[in-house]
Amino acid sequence: MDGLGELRGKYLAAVAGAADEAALEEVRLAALGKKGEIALKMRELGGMTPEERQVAGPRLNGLRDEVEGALKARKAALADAALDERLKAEWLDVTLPGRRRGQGTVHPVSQVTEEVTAIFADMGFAVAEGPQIESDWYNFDALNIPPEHPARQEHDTFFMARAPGDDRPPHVLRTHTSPVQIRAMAAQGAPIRVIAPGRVYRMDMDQTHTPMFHQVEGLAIDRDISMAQLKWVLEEFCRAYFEVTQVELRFRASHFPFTEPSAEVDIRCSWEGGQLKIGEGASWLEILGSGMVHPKVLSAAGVDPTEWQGFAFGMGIDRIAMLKYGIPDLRAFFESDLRWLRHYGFAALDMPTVSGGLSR
Ligand code: 2NL
Repeated sequence: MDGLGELRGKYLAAVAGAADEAALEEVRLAALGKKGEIALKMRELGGMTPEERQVAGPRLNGLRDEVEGALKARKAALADAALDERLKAEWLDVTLPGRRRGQGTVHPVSQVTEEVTAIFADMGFAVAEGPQIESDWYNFDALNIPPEHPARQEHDTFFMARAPGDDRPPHVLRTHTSPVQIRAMAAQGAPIRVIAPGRVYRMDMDQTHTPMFHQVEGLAIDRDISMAQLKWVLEEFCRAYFEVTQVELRFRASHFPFTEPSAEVDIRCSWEGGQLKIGEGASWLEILGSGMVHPKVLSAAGVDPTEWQGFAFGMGIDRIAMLKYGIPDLRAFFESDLRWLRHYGFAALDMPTVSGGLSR
C-alpha cells in the first residue's frame, strides 16, 4: 500500500500546526473520521489478498495509532497552554495593600463586640470561643438545666439531626454562650476571668427576636469573689460602654438555673423626647442577667465549689447595640441591606479601645 509515508507526514504536520481544539478536531475528522483518509485506506484492506493484508494491515494500524497518539498529545498540550494563559491572566499579587474603595463598613454587631471585648480586656478578662453546635451536656446539663426544663423543649432549641438508627441525644445549636465558659473552666480551672461573645440560636422570630442573635457572657471565679465585685464590674462596664461618667444599677432578684442567687440588672435612664439618656432620669432599663455561679455548675466544670466561687452574667449584644446607636428595628440587623449598612456601619480600621475612645 503506497502513500502511507505521505499521509503520515501530512497529518503529523497538521496536528502539530493545529492552533486550538477546534482545528485539532478538524484534523482528526480528516484523518480518522468515518470518511477520513486513513479510515478510507483501512477499508481498502477488505479487497486485498491475505498476503497483501498481512503487510498493509500492521502498517495502517501503526499509522492510525501514531496519528491518534499525536492528536492526544497535542490536545493535552493545548489544554496546558490554555490553563497557563488563564492563570497568567488571573494572576494577582496578594501581598499588595488593599485598594480602599470605601464600600464596606463594620457591622454594628462587630463594632459593639469589639467595644465590649476592649472594656472587659481592660479589666483582665480574656476572650473564650467555642463551637456553635454543642452537645446537650455542655449546653444544658452542665448548666444545671435538667431534661424536663422548659428551655430544653423543642419550641426553643434547634436540634441537629442524627444518622438514622443513632439513638444518642442530638446536638443542639447553642442557645447561649455559657457552654463556652464551661469549656474554658474545664480546660483552665480556677481562678479564671473570661468573656464569651458570639452567635446563639433560639427558635423565635418576631419584632424583637431573631432565630440567630448575639450574646456576651462573662465569668469570674476565684477564692473570694462576691456580688459586690459583680456590681462594680458591671457598673464599670456600663460607664465605659455608654460613655457616661455617672451610672446607677439596680439589682432585681431573679432566677436562673445556673446562678444562685440570681439578679436581673437595670440601668437608670430617661427617654426625654424619645432620646435615650443613660445615668439620669426616672426610668429603668433592663440590660442583663447575672448571679453567683451555682455550685453544681462549678462541679460540672471540674472546679471544686468548696474552694472556689464567682459571678457570671449574660447580655444581648444586638440589644445593647440598638440602645447605644439608636437602631430601631432588630430585624434589619441581619438583612444585609447595603443602605442600612452604610447608615449604621462603622469605618473599618478604626478599632475601639478604652483609652483611645470606643465609638468616635
Ligand atoms: C441573660 C442571663 C446569664 C449567666 C448568664 C452563666 C454561665 C456560667 C455559669 C453561670 Cl458558665 N452562669 N451565665 C448567668 C446569669 C445570667 O444570662 O439574661 N442573658 C441575656
